[in-house]
Amino acid sequence: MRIVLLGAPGSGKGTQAAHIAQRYRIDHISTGDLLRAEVAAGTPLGKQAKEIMDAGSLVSDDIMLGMIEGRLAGNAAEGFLLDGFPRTLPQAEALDKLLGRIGQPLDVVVFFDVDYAEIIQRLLARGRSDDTEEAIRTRLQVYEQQTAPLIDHYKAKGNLRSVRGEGEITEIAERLFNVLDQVR
Ligand code: B4P
Repeated sequence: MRIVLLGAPGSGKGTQAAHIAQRYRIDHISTGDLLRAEVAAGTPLGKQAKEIMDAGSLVSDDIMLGMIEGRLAGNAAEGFLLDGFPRTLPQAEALDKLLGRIGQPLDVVVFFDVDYAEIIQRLLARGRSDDTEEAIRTRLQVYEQQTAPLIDHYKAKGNLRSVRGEGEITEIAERLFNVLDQVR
């Protein structure tokens, strides 16, 4: 299965991705985790990315596309779960083209529907270096402007499914499995 998880920061994409990847035995590709690995390794990209992430902004489309192309090349046919990518329309269009070129289109895009009040509470409780009040405010604005338009993009393509992302983690996982079992 080829899946994209779409949702605001803190909507639980990373949390649920682990459950989905385990159940369906597919590769979990988190662009946030890939960037944090660069930061931890102290690479030039990591140094640049840390500042951008801590401010709550998005890393440039060119960098993200290079990262994803490298990761998908050759093994997309086995199935994958994209968590945190695409986050902008140019990223979504580039992904559509890439997958079209290799004949491996997306099966489903799952949108995590969570209220902002709940998101702010979750992120403040987590306290990562990009979970300050100011960065969270910026991340939600960036989400509204650049990522939320992807909901209509995938609706128009006919492969968007929405799942309520509030409640117990296991309860949300069950909701997701119900949707994904129908697609499989
Ligand atoms: P990400 O790592 O993708 O982080 P996120 O959107 O904040 O988190 P997610 O939705 O996965 O929430 P999580 O499960 O962790 O991005 C970080 C930064 O990287 C971005 O701001 C950007 O700068 C950069 N970046 C990444 N991808 C990019 C791209 N494609 N283009 C450009 N820049 C990019 O959950 C959050 C918290 O909620 C956790 O503490 C969790 O335990 C808790 N939680 C989860 N489910 C819960 C539930 N049901 N109830 C209560 N708490 C819950």
